[in-house]
Amino acid sequence: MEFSSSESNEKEDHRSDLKILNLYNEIISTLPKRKGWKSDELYHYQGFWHTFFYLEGLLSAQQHFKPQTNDIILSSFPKTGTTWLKALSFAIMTRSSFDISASPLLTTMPHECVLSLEGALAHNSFHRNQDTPLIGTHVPYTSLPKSIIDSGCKIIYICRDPKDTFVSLWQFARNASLKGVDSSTSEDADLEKAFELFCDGSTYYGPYWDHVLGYWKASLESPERILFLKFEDLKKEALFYVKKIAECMGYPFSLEEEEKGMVQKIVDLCSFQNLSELEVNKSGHLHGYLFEKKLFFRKGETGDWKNHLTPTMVTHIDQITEQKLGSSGLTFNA
Ligand code: PAP
Repeated sequence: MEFSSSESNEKEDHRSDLKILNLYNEIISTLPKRKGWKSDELYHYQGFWHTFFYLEGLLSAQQHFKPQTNDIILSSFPKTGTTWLKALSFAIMTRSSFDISASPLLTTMPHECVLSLEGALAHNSFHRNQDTPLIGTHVPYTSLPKSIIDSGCKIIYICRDPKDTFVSLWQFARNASLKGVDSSTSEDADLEKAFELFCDGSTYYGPYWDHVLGYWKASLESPERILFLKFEDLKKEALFYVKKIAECMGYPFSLEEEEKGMVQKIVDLCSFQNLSELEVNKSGHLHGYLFEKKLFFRKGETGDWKNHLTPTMVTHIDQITEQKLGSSGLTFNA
């Protein structure tokens, strides 16, 4: 199995067409925009807020992305378990090609094993790895390229308690010193500002609750095609959910594999403790981005919100969750 990007093909670099780029710029320039917390400007497109970079990628993916029938889309709102889900799915898919002790995950960051639809793959679909048809995305369900919906390919979505999602996002932005986060302001003032914007939906790919609801509803309508996971469940019952992920992907574990402890081995390989201690995840930057790879591995726990949010904040965010998700049957308990 080859584990590298396939050779470059100029014709497939959609961004090389200046006209198309100008068209995206034109479309984006007509959209409502507002100041975000993590970025200078957010643009409102199809009900969600986006940064310019990822929106340009989304527009390109909506226009050009051609899924393969065996593609599996790993979808999430940022900071809800993307890295973990990518690692697990990649380990499940490659387990017969690589011994666990030789897994590419030991030498390659999960985000580099599974590329992003609106990021690395948006303008350069030739970058996709044919042997591991896994594609990551933060795109809301209703904005996924029509080609993906029509293809009927499997989608696995992971979400997380909104309070932990917020804290993780806030900590990431703060530690990365991203634009819009003034690291000279006090932690409390910064937390308050970030919290206000998160609750208001003004974060990239926000509002969070609408993102979750889109995939939740779609998973209820097409349970055989969309697997809906919660970070908290995966934490509590990793073996059970890893088997579920493998079944959904079409790579179920055989009885023999189960008896030989393969499920546990994959859980251990992809555990926070193991991944966060690997040199490849501790040092350097994510390929093509300014982010240090270690920022994607902070605590990996549930309930960290208790260490950061005031009782007033907790009441407020819980009220939004109740109001937005109360009638959907979806609940969180971190
Ligand atoms: P992304 O959307 O930007 O890729 P994502 O991976 O979804 O980020 O979220 C990062 C969170 O997942 C971090 O949570 P924390 O801030 O609360 O600590 C990170 O620690 C956690 N995480 C990363 N890998 C794992 C893992 N293997 N197991 C559990 N949690 C993990």
